[in-house]
Amino acid sequence: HIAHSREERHPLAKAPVTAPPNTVDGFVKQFLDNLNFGQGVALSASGVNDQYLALARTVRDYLMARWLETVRRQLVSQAKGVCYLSAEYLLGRQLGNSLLATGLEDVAAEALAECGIDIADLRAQEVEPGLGNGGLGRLAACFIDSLATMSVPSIGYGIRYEYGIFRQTFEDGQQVEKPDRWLSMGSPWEFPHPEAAQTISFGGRTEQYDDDGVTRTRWIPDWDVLAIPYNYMVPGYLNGRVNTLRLWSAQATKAFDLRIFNAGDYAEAVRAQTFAENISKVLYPEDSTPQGKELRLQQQYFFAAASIADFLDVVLPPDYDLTKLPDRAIFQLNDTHPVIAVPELMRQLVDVRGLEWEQAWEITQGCFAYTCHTLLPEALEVWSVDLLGRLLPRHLEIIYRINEEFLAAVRERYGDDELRVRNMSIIGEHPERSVRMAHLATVASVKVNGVAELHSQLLREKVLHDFHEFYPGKFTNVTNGITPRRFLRLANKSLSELITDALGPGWVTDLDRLRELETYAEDPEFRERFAEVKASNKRRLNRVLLERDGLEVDDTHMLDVMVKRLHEYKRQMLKLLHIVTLYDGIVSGRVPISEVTPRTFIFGAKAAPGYRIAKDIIHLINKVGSVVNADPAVEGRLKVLFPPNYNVTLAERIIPAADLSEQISLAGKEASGTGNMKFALNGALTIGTDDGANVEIRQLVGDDHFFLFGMTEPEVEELAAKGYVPSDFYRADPNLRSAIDLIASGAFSGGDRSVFEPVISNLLYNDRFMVLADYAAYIAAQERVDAAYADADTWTRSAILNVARCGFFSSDRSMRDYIDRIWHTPPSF
Ligand code: NBX
Repeated sequence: HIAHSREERHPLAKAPVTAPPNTVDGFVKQFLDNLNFGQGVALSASGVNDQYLALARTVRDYLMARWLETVRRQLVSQAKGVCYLSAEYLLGRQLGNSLLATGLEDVAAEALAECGIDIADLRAQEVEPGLGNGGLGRLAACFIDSLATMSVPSIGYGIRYEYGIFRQTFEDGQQVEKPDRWLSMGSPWEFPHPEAAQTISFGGRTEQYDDDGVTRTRWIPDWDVLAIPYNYMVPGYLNGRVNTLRLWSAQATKAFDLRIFNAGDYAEAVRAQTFAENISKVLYPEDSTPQGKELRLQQQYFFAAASIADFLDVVLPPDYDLTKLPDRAIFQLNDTHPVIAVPELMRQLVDVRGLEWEQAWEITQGCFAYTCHTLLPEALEVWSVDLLGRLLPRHLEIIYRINEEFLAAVRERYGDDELRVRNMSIIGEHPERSVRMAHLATVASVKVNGVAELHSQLLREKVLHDFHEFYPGKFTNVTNGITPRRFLRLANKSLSELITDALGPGWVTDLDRLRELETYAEDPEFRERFAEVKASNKRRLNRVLLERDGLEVDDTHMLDVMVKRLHEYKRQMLKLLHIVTLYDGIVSGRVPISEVTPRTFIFGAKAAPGYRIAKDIIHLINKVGSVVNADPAVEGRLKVLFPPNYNVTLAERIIPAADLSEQISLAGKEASGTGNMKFALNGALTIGTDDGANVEIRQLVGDDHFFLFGMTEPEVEELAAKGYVPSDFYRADPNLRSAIDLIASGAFSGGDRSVFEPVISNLLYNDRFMVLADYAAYIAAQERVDAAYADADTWTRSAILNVARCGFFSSDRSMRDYIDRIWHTPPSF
């Protein structure tokens, strides 16, 4: 426990911690101190990395007093807070956000200039912590930003992966993964606390014992590891609050290696350390269809158990009355990845702290809430009973008992409807006996939420329908959001300045105020300035991509962008068929080149390393790009760019420059999407299906400012029920046939027809996500895009209205919804 008081003899030790002076001179002094005393180098001898680390530490120093104060006040108030449990946090670079949150951007730039340093060079030095795969991890990062900005007591808990999401490179157009060594140049944003480590156990067996006449169970584990907390500051925007993100790193315990050292095998002991430390070594890069890998379950239990123990032992005061826990904390489960925290809390309460089962279950059910992020059945996590029982025998027993009592309640309600019982059981029997983590989460939680209206509706009506019937009122929706600090104010400074010129300050934390821009959309001068912002963002992107990848962006082109993980359901293939159709039309002479709107297509996408078809599609995009970009027949009209290693940093450059946002998933498959919100908020128009949060974006911005196409979710279901035959669409549509034939002919693979054969057969004979069925509608919608883009001023008006009407998608609003409907954790100042 944190010492509440200490004898402080020196008067300085009694004074509150204060920030360095908020002046250029004050900043220079702190920076030089950090460079000299922290890095141990003189300015004259320092390199750019030294300077970056010293700058990071300087900004940190400005935040420190506020951080300590935030922690102190929470200790005193004991207000109810959120424990956000997430296996991923896709944070993006920290420096810019910290400068923004402290209001130090200008002071820092000036101070460094006085030292002869361009701050832009230091910003470029930072390697972003890529501790997430995509939307789910980035959502967690946006949420903790909003919680800090809204002064809500909260802790983020997660894993400090030594290697985050892989660095993507292309070799001959194919994805090759390289390790992401994000820690290798130093990590100035973290504070390790080895003294606050938790011991996390695994394996072994359970036994019953007599405790004063009461039979109890204890777990006799087989091995353990240390979980070392690393704290990160989560600064609120200009509000003097700094929350904490606590990421756990695995280390071998003494017991772990002692046992082996005593056996005299030094090499084996060192190997065993590596085994323990493997747990937080690497982020699994599969963002769906997770393989039931033992190490992944170890990761999940490792961070879930460490977080629960940390909260109970370190955050709560000693002798806290645990029956009150639901009034003090809510553990939000970011998908099923942390759900093992449920039986872990039960174990803590029953086995470790001696509560009765019923009482413990009552507490547990009051402390968890679950967010589901998918609709794909194969993405719902299950763990084989065999594996779970071997790794966590006591937890399996607890899960069985929870299930037994739950199924008894189901039977009581529905009689012996065994089909229903089997469907709802936490334990599935096929193809092997396994624990269905989504069911466990649903049974244990106060609330279950989907991440967009349509998604929540489909959860209630389909995926978790029986549960919705059994627990009316448990299900709710919270539509996702994005932080306007990073994705508007930081990423699009010129648009932010234009907005502030129009509306004055304050909109960054009150994004509904963007509505006031609606009248400005009617002002020709404002439209002109808005168009100039877009053009300047394209020029900036051109500079970035030229330096980063040697790619050129023509700022007179429409910028048509599809950036997101590569997945069949997201349908990058549909985008590609559009490009091939345009190319095919020109080179075959069917379409006069003068009729083709000049477009630059930008892709950004990582594929899970084991996802064969996704990697083939990346290869195909790159090959189509090589041919199209080199063909003088389409020069100046079509260009395809695919910068490798799309990440948060690149997103911040691409999104503000985009004209057209591609959100073209098969209806009913994209839970929400959050990239869609980022584009609209930055004044790109969306071409999209009626899926995920697209539905809400379109409702808000209006049909005239959104290009809707494709089947609706019920139409998708109908087609599937009647039997979808993709080749029928191929045969019926000459443009589609010609585009597919062109790919199949080897035109993009040097004449080799075998290279893309798997992609083509998959489309023609399987096409699970109905690309061919939506092709014609998509092409027609793209023609509407061309027509609209031809009138630049009207397009700009639509773009402004997109910005004006997307304030709803601030993650501050998402947090308000969670607070009102699920958490009941008011702000605390
Ligand atoms: O979560 C995404 C959904 O696909 C998006 O529609 C949604 O907007 C976003 C935020 O709610 N899901 C996602 O990113 N999943 C993962 O990254 C993931 C990672 C590991 C894993 C399963 C899924 N085992």
